Amino acid sequence: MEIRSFICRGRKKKIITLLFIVMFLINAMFYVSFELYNTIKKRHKNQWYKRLHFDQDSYVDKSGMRVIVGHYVGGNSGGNLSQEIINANNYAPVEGAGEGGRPVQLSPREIITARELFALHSYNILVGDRININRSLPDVRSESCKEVQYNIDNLPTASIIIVFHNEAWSTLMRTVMSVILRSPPTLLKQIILVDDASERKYLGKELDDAVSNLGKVQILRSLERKGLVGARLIGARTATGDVLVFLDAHCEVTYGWLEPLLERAGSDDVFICPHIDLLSEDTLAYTKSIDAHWGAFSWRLHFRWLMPSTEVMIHKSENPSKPYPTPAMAGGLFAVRKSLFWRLGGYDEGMLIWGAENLELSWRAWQCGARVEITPCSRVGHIFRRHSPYKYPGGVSKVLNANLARAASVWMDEWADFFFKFNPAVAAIRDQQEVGDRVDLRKNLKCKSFEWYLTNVWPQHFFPTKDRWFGRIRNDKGGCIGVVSGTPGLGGPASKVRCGSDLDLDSLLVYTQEGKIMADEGLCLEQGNGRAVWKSCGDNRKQIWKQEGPRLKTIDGLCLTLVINHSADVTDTPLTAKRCIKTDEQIWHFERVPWR
Ligand code: UD2
Ligand code: MN
Repeated sequence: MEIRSFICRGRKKKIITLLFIVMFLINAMFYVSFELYNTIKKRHKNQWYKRLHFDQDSYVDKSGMRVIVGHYVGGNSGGNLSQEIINANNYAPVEGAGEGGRPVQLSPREIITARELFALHSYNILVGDRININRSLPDVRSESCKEVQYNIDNLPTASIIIVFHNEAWSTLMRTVMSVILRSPPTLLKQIILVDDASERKYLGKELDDAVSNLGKVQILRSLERKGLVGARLIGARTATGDVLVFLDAHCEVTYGWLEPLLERAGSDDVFICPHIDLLSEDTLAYTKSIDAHWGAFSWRLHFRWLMPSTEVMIHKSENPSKPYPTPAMAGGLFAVRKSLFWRLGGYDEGMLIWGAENLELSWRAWQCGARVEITPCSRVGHIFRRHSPYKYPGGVSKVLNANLARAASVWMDEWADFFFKFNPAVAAIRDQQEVGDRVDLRKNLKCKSFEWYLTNVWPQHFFPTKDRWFGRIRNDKGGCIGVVSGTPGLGGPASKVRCGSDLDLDSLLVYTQEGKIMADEGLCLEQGNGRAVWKSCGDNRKQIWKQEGPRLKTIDGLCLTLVINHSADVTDTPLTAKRCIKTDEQIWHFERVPWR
């Protein structure tokens, strides 16, 4: 009976349902159109470079923060390309290409050619040759930086020093032209190009001719390969300006870049760096890099951009146009009063080709009474490359290790032993380094200790110290706390790792009195939602693990636990914080490893 009456009433119901559906569809259509309109409007409002996909993986690792201006796999300088191609200058600007710092796109066919040529410079030279050497760039400075007024008459003058080895013609010329176009003429004393024994034909007379009409540009040529330190010293000895400004040969400076550098460099106690933005190696697009810009280094002495300390972040937000201190500089782009540069010993001339001179200079500056700072108001683009395109006489690691050995021996005191212990290849050549002159320099300048540097310049560092425990933390069930190598690290979930030997940094940790468990690269073990994670060390109370007997307890009294899954296809063994119970998975053995 009831079923029957339901069917009879069915028609009316069907109409109502249909009406509902129609209403819903009309609403949905309105909603979608409105969202679409909003998105388009927003896109037009934002400047193009803010909309760009943040193509930074060569610069910031997948997890977000650190840049690898780092350790290269040596290049093959053009691989199998013919001499004709290697020595050709194919600069042929296309109107509008790359203007405003926009990316240049290629057709699929051109991309194939570009790939073949990539090994020449480790960036896209086909794109580079299409962009005018006078191209325009966006003004990416913050509003507060734009407001700063400089009294140009009172600023010191600058000698710009650009060293190069086999750079592309268009890239080098664009570096030079960007400086000429965007520096107040009265402040620009000269541009000194130092050719570090380049072999490319177009860098000979063709380059001489190109700069001969530019006035303030001169070229010094070294017939033998000096490396970047030797070449920069040649430039510095010739400079007549008050301030030396060093740039790599693949940079583009933006409007207003020089004044903030000169204003700060005038004070004679500082190495002042610009904020380095990104020129894409593929499209040469100019992209703003992250604001959090703080240079330091890993246990293996690889330069890293790290998250600035809370103090620096507060200082930055309260003084958005003021320079701020950094433990280390990337190395390529900085300004310094000439007198200070020489007073502090120029560069270590024993350093070959490439690498480590940036850390040596940073330590020397800080330890010997000067400072290293970054000004957010000077913006310079630089092409960061994944591979070095040059030849390294003797091999890349030999060169780099020798430079690292020198820097560590002279400046790191007992932390040099830490570095050498875990880097046997560097330790093996330690005694071959003649650093007597540099040690004398340190004595004569009455420089402070590395301990002073760590405590005062970089108190947030993650190196072992006298009052920090260092070693392996092994679970009773086997396996150690550590960062699984080859994983993103920062932000990544924490798992058990294989307990290595006493020389295996992957399973070695610093444990602080406060209760922080620190791994290399500035990672701290943090209680996550569920699983423990590796996060950038900071003030977070979730990074505190108090030792209570053989247990590690969070602030909330949970116990660090190894989660053992017995099914055969699970290879990962997560770490997590759980209610404390009687189980071996919560028992940790601290195995101290001596480091000095
Ligand atoms: C970074 C620095 C770089 C230097 C290096 C460590 C930035 C943006 N760059 O690596 O300046 O401090 O770390 O050493 O901070 N060059 C020569 N002769 C050589 C080798 C290189 O003249 O034998 C020139 C080269 O042409 C370039 C400059 O030195 O202009 C720096 O070399 P890079 O661009 O390969 O270094 P980068 O940026 O990877
Ligand atoms: Mn460079």
